[in-house]
Amino acid sequence: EIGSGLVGSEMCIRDRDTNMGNYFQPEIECASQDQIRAWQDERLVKQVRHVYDNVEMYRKRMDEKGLKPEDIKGVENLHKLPFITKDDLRDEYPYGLLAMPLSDCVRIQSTSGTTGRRVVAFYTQHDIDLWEECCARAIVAAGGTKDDVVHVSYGFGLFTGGAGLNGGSHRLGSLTLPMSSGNTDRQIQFMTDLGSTILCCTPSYAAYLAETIIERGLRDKIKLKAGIFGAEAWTEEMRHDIEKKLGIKAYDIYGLTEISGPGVSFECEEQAGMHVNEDHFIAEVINPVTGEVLPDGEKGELVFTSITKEAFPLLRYRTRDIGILSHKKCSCGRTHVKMTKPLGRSDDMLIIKGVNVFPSQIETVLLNKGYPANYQIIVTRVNNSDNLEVRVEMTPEMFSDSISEISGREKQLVSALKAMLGIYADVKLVAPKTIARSEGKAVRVIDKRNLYQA
Ligand code: DLL
Repeated sequence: EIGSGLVGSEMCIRDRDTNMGNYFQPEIECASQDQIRAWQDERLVKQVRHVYDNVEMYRKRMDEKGLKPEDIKGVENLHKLPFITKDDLRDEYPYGLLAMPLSDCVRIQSTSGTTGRRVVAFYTQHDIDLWEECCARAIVAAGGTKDDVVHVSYGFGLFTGGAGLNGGSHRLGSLTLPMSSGNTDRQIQFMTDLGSTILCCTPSYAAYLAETIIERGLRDKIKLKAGIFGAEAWTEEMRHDIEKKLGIKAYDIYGLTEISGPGVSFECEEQAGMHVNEDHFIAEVINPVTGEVLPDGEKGELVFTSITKEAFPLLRYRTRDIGILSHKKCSCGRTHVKMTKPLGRSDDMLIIKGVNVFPSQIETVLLNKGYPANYQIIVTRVNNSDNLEVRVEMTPEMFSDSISEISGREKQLVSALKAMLGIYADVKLVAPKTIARSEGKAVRVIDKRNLYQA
């Protein structure tokens, strides 16, 4: 059987009982780098065999390169394997990359977006167990124990945020509040009535909750001590603001649906970079243009290989997130490699209100509705809440319509965009030829949030 599975959780229970430090699985989280490498070597070899035997796309790609599973003897041969991209996921949607019989899968999770852009990931029970372990490690690194009340305000459902942190908290044995997102009144009421101590949600929702708690004069009534915030980019300023307002320590957590969900990496008490759970995921940084693997300290695109996933294992998956890896010793005692928080994207994906949005989705809606491809997408953050505005030029014929016809058209576009993206966009129809033309690449997206300044 692939992966560390139950062995790890048994160790953690023993460890928690003797109060031996801030780790969920100390033998794994603080293993020597040689030991980590040995696990990775062994698991990679098994994983390559597993996908070669069970996934046609991998078999074809490897055959094309004249590569056989036995050519991959360990991490030193990883670079020989081809990359996997989001386009491959689209081409193989929905079942093409499944490496286990569907009858062995117990769950799917998915990203937002329409078919083609949507990622559907499958999990066996074993996959879920390991994913929850990763999330439990993150909660413990934020100071969590089984005596905590973990308030999970990430969305539940297809999104991985709610399920991941909820599972991690259960695994740790903490009292878990599966709040899901929204309904701020109820969130704050539970937080005060039940004494929530650890808040898990997106940083923008944390900032909004913080503001509301202060406005209502409830700061003294909350018992929060830490927050685990991720799924979107956030700045150090935002961290300090949330920490100050709520009187907590705010920790970053990173992950993506393709590679399991939250808990691919997480921050420790140093609050400077996130430890990748290297016993489950091999991290690489590559030059996004040439594909060349870059050394520690160099900025490039993050690539992950899941070495313990059974149902939906991705080898060398290009995340499009830009980051830097570092093997420098961390004062927390963990030995797993650290990544910076994402410093940008190598594609044009935007994350708005926690939802992944591609400009091409917006363009598709506009063109389908008969608008010219002269538009601008403006993203702002007001009071820590994202705002999406789409400015679209009318054709000269539309422009001669009455004001009420134009406002009817705007409403139609709002609902078509909502159906495509799942979020509200403020649509403004503007006169023909009023959106600036560019001599080079059109500037379609103006993101005023300045999120990637780390
Ligand atoms: O956002 C998983 C997640 C849930 C992570 C809860 C953390 C907490 P997706 O919806 O598939 O999965 O979006 C993945 O979100 O490629 C990054 O671009 C971005 N992202 C995730 N975590 C962070 C973070 C979840 N801490 C995409 N900082 C990723 C910046 C993040 N961006």
